[in-house]
Amino acid sequence: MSGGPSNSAADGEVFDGFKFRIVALGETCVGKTSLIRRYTDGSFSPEYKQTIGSTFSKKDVVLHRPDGHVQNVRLIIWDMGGQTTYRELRRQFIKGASGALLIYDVTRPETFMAMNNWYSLFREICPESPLIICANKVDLSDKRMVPVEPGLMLRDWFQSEYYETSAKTGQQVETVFTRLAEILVDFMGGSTPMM
Ligand SMILES: Nc1nc2c(ncn2[C@@H]2O[C@H](COP(=O)(O)OP(=O)(O)OP(=O)(O)O)[C@@H](O)[C@H]2O)c(=O)[nH]1
Ligand SMILES: [Mg+2]
Repeated sequence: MSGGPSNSAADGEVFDGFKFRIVALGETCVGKTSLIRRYTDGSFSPEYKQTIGSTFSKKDVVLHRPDGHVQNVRLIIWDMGGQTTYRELRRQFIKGASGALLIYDVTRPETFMAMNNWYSLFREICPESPLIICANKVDLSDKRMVPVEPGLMLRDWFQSEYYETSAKTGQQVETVFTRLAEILVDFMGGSTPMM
């Protein structure tokens, strides 16, 4: 599903829970679209289709909280092509995000090196919003160039969680989105849902 800049319930549907807008950030071809697609409809395509502009998908998550209560969360997951160079467009895309996935490709060190730029941009626009790091394409173990250790350094530096993911096999994909939803609920204090 894709659409314009609004994520309001324009169709009149009422959702009884938290609604979070999250953004997927990272260099082109790291697997942003693939991770989102794996999570939202369980599919994977080996063909690369560049994301032009931005699109969004949504998924409802049911969290079973440690205190025993059940929390409904709707994730509105925004995806933007990593090749988008127009700075203002990137800023508009990130503005108002509740949280982010920062993604790199373990087979391409330059995508790891670019993580700081994505982090700085996100922090500049959303100083407080939680994020999660995805070291993606870990199924390609023969081609892997970025080991675990630098990823853990990033984790400490960004004060976030780090997961090794594969959009191809589905490894940790569900975990990443569920964890971000949990972190966001905790961040909101787990209190009255925003509508
Ligand atoms: N083996 C493997 N390939 C992957 C994985 N994730 C993505 N790919 C492939 O990598 C290529 C790029 O994936 P996309 O999801 O389109 O990358 P993107 O980050 O959305 O790229 P842009 O839209 O240009 O920013 C595609 O050919 C995918 O099939 C993965 O976990 N493992
Ligand atoms: Mg894409």
